[in-house]
Amino acid sequence: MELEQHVNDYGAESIKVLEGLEAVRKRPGMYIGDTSERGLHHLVYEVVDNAVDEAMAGYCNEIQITIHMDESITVQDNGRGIPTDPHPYNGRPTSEVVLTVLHAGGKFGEGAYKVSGGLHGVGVSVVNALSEWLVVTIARDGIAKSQRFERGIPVTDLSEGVKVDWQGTRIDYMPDREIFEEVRHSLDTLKSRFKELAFLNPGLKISVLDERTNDSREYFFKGGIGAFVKYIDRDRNALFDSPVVLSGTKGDIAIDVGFEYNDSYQEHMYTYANLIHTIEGGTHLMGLRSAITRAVNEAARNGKILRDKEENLTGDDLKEGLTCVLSVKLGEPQFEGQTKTKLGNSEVRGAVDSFVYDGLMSIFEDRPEIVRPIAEKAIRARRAREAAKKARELVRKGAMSGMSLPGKLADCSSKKAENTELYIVEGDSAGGSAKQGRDRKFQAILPLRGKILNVEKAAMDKMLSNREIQTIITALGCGIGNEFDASKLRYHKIIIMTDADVDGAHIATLLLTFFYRHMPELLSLGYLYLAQPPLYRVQYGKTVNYCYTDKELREHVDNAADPSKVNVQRYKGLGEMNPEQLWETTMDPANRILKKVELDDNLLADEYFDILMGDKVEPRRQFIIANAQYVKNLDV
Ligand code: 28F
Repeated sequence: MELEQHVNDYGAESIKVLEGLEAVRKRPGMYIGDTSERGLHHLVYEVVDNAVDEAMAGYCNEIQITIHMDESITVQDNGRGIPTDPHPYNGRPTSEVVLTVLHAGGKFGEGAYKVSGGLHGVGVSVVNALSEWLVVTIARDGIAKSQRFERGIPVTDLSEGVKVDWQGTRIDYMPDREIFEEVRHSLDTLKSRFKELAFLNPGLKISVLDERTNDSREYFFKGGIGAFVKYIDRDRNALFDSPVVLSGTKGDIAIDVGFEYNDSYQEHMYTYANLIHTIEGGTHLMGLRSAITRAVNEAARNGKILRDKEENLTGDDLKEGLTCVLSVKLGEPQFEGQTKTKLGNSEVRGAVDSFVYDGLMSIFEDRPEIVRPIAEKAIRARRAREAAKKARELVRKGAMSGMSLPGKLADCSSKKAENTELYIVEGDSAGGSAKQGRDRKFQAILPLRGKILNVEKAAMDKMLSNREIQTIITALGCGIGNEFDASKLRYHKIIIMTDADVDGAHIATLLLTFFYRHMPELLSLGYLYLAQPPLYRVQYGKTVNYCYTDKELREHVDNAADPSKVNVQRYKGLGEMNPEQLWETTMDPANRILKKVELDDNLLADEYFDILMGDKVEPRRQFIIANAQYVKNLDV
């Protein structure tokens, strides 16, 4: 038998190899996290990371990934090719050892070779063990040799060489369907990682071909980290021409940082250690913040932008409008934290701090014109924060001092939040119809006049001083931000009702953004809804129907015995409906359609890469509107 033959031939080491592979197959989660789609993609990353390592070593500038029809994967690079000479471990080709021995990369004195490892750095032998089959092809000096494995076990020897016109390493593998719940690769997920890798490795071309759909992409960024910053900020206005970029080493640590300030109020911070996205931050981020804070304070004082009697700007003041990418590479990264994405190495903090501080001070000398916009923005941020604190206190006092509810609110008579609903209605006239049409027992109406403020663009203090926003906060009674208290909430359904046109959608988006930023609990509790007014009123003889989509309208017209006698009225706004119609079509729980607003966990976190990488910039895309409630009248 094949297997026994190996054991006999190569003795104790072979037994160890088999035990290792068995351990991986028994507990795949220990090595790749899980056996869902995530684990499946982990295999791809693991193989690609090895090619990226070869690129970082300076020997490879192209990586090609192919997803085949049968979900098998090919990764090919143009590097030196994995060595094939006999390995001291067991006399087998080094390539076979790399593919069969757990952690072979690190164990054999090649610790410094591998940099991109870390989270993914479990070694390609894990991919091999979890593959139904895997074929490695190594081309060196115009000669290619290959070897086939099944579930990690070599089933052929490394072949004799054949002439080829390429050089490098190619790995073909089929994820094992005995291990993975489902074998279906997501091109979008893979693309984001490849794009990220291309940004972090300037000059490296990563291309991906999806043979299932014939979709292909190429990622190549000469500009590196500066281009990355520009990409993140592509829909924002920078406060100065080109991003600040610092690249170099401090001791054994390679540091690349790029940042700019823009006219928004959010921070977009992306930190990496050995190409792993450190979502939880860590010592590299602490060093960076400290350096930026020190350097800006010093330069702002030298330039008399910050006066002597004024206090130093804080790290928080300097966050608003900052878009930054920080990438460090080090020999033995320690990953900590809940998701193992927090860099723990203490030596990194000081290294990044002094490297960035020195670099910044000299850049501020060369480009003195960028100090003022940065410092002035931070000074404004500090003022806004102080004002916001006062505003929050006012809101809190207001909420506690016996509930003086806004005059515009037509409250309901029931006080049981579980049963009550608040309709936030665009415009006074629709508000009037809603007040007349509602069931006043459990439905409260709050009309909003005109446009509300864009909370994404506005600073906190300005947002809180906006009348419409204040009215909403008071009507809900639950406070905002840290002071949010769900038990004080006065309604368990908050329904946004706007016109079914562009303006209406815009107002709804602004409201959703406000709730997402300042009362995210409303979304996680599932209390937020969008009303769905009908688009058409269709009359045929004495029968009146309401249509909520164009498709529904077409069906109604087509089904009529004499389509030319169908009278169709298109609603341009809520205001065109009388109170009875509004009740019947949009507010009556027996007939209405409500769309529940939910958060997509994947897209939720600002730090999650897909928002940026998946060509999705605006915050509104963080919501999914689920068709959760579609209650048709069953009795009629
Ligand atoms: C398709 C994925 O895995 N590319 C790789 C190399 C190159 C070397 C190497 C890899 C030897 C003992 C670790 C070549 N020449 N693409 C890849 N390209 N591994 S993986 O060496 C592995 C070390 O243990 C390589 C000289 N030094 C290194």
